[in-house]
Amino acid sequence: MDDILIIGGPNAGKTHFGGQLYGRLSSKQFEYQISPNNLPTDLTIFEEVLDRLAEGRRAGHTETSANRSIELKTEDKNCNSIIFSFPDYAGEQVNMIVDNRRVNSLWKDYIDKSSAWLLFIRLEEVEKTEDIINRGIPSPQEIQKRNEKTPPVKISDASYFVELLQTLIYIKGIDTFHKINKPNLTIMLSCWDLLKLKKNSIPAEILKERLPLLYDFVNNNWNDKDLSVLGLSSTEKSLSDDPDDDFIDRTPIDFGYIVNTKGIKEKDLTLSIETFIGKK
Ligand SMILES: Nc1nc2c(ncn2[C@@H]2O[C@H](COP(=O)(O)OP(=O)(O)OP(=O)(O)O)[C@@H](O)[C@H]2O)c(=O)[nH]1
Ligand SMILES: [Mg+2]
Repeated sequence: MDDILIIGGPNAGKTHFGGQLYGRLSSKQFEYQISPNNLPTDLTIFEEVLDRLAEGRRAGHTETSANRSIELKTEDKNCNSIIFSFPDYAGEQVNMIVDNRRVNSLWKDYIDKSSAWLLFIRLEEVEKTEDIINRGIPSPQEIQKRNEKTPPVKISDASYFVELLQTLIYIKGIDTFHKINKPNLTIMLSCWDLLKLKKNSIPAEILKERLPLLYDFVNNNWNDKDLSVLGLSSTEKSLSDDPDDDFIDRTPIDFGYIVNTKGIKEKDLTLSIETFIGKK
């Protein structure tokens, strides 16, 4: 069984992805589908999202204490099966790992069991903190302005992701002397629609441009074939608590896409499964 660990801070788009992926898997219209004889018994984790989306509204933030895991048995058109499980939890749990540099027993268990990591990064929320890599020479006015108040001490978003991966690698006891092949790592650049990029932009190039430190870190530590960067838009547009008519008319399944490693949009979110379990 492939155990997929979705890793992402608050608001990264984990739950909407889970819901939209499940909606596609159960519709039987895409490459992979839920094995008809093996329906999971407790679907609440995705049903809430799908119900909200069917009403054209966004789903809520996952409660801090929630830790729900679901196992999905899926098969492709040739009946090859892939079983995978993934947890849905509140993103603050991931912030706590980085802030405290420790993991609780539940997370230790998630990390130990995982065979693939799916790291969610919402680039449009990544702050461009100045660091040694991108710092230019500020103007005298700018220097004066900066000296007026003490800047908050905070690690940059790029370091946040590097710290996070380093902690996970350490907890899993991975040897980093050689390049990593297990767990396979997929970086999902979520809410791709909000980035307003040119058509056919390549996700790996966007990551390199926006988070060069992280880009170098993952490329130096993972085998090429076990590392991918994808774009993801689960809903194609921002929903609110008011119903969106377009979403109701066209149904949630008609919205959302992944951007594959070549920069091509695919409506079939289920194809991302092949990437994140490392079959592609
Ligand atoms: N525009 C746009 N908005 C999205 C997309 N995916 C999610 N959102 C919005 O982003 C917000 C966060 O999405 P969630 O899926 O709840 O994020 P999460 O990672 O589960 O967050 P926590 O439960 O807080 O950890 C919600 O308001 C969604 O409506 C997308 O593809 N495009
Ligand atoms: Mg959530």
